[in-house]
Amino acid sequence: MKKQQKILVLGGDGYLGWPTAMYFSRRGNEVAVIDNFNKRKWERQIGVVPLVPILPLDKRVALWMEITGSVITPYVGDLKDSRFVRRVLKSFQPDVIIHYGEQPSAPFSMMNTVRAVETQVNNVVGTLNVIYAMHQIVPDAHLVKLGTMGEYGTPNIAIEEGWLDVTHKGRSDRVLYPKKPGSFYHLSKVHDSHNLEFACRVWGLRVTDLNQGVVYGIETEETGLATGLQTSFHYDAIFGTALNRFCVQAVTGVSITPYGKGGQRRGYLNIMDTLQCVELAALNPASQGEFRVFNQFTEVFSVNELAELVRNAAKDVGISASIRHIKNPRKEDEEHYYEPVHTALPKLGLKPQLLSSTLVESMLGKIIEHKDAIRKTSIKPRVSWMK
Ligand code: USQ
Repeated sequence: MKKQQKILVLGGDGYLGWPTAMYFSRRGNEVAVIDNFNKRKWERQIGVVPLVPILPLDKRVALWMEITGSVITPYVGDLKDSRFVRRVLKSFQPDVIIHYGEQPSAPFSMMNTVRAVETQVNNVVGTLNVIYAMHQIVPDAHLVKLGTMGEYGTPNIAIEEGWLDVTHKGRSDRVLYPKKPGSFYHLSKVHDSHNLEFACRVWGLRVTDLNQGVVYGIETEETGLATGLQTSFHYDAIFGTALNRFCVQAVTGVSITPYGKGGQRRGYLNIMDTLQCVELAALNPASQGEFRVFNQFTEVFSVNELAELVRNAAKDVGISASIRHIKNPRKEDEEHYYEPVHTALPKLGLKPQLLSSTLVESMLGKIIEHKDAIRKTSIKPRVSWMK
């Protein structure tokens, strides 16, 4: 029997936040969400839209109530406002806080000074307010914080889960794994990790930092319960991620775009596995004072392997997709060693849904349903790391 908990989801209107809120609510937990709709504002500002129009949060919450009889309580406000954060924690008294409430895009953070500053202020200040408020109001609560595998970059040694045992000049210590991130966005997560580790060490907070890989997928069990419960799926060059973009490219007849040589290797996971991982973290909390790091992905692929997989799956559903390598807008290694450890979540019981052509075919099928809504003009990359 699983324990029922009070779960507060930060960023509960987003691609992962909304499915997470529904997932925990459906399993009998008491769920509240915080969002300030910044993501929707940024979408309008840069002129991109998710594949499927997303209902406003109050309407989604009302629809959820109608369908399941369960309440998801929305709190609208900004994590940068420390009084707001304290007010919510006092009123809701969460056992677990799941924190997705950050600017999630690397290209967005590399657009210009304003976006770089906005990304780091939003992410770092928001998280600082959360940990201060936890320390003051709910010191026993467990923070499950979404970090990123991109914090590590692509070092020429194996990537451990957050910590590294080092022997130097005959002495040994355990240190945070050295970070070599690839954008101001990824850097914001590195800064968060340091602040979180400090808060655990000094205040005795309990934190799990989930260094998540690239998430793909469009549907979860809960988003499929009704039209109107879908999540915000992006394919544009700012908020869209590799596999999601490749599937949309195949459907629209635009070439699939590996950047540069395409040998960039990353950890990937299905959106449904994100939910499972977050649940496993919530059910098995970090100890008081523990800063625990899990590498959250299920498989490693190169961009070229993903492109091939999508092209082959598209062929099976009668679409002839092409692959065209384009100049890499990012500054990143295009051929490199990549050996990240990811054993903590499987040890807790993670049963992954691995990427298969059937899975890609079902994503393609969903995208085909909304083919007419795709804005081809937003697919081409427009942010360069070097300019
Ligand atoms: N890439 C291409 N072609 C494309 C899009 C991307 O070759 O059309 C390449 C990128 O150059 C990169 C890799 O695919 O080497 C992954 O890029 P991405 O855009 O899918 O993911 P990224 O920018 O790294 O960020 C995404 C999420 C972020 C999350 C991160 C996990 O936006 O929130 O933290 O994945 S990770 O990549 O492990 O850091």
